[in-house]
Amino acid sequence: MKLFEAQWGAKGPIAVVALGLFSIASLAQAHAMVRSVSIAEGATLTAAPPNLVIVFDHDAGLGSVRLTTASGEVVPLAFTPPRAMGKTFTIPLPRLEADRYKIEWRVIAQDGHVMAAGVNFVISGASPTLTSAPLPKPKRL
Ligand SMILES: [Cu+2]
Repeated sequence: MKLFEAQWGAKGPIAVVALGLFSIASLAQAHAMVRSVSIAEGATLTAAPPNLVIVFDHDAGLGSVRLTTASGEVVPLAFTPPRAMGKTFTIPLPRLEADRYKIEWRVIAQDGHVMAAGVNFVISGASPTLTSAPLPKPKRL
C-alpha cells in the first residue's frame, strides 16, 4: 500500500497536468476563427490596397480565394494558396476599377472543419487628392 501511494504521489500530479495540457491542445486545434481581415466588411476604398491580409487565431489551411465584382464576374488573382497551414495569409490584389466587390475564402481548420467567409467592399475610384469643383461664390443674402 505504501508503494501504491508512493506511485500515485509521483505519477498522479503528472498525469493530471498531462491531461490538462491535452485538453488545452484539443481546444486549440478546434476551429480556426478569423482574427482580422485587412479590409473591413462594407469598406469603401478609393483604390484597391496592394494586399488582402487574413489572420486566423489558429493554424489553418487556405483552400481557395475568390474575388468577384457586383455582376458576379470573377477577377483573376495572382495567388495560389500555400500547401502549408498558417495563421496569416497575404493575398495580392490587382488594380481594381470602381465597382462593388466580394472576396470569399474557404479554410480548413486543424480539426478538419471547412469554413467559408468573406468581405464585401467598394472601390469608389475617386482619388482623395482631387477635391471637387470650385467652391460656389458666396452670395450676399
Ligand atoms: Cu472545428
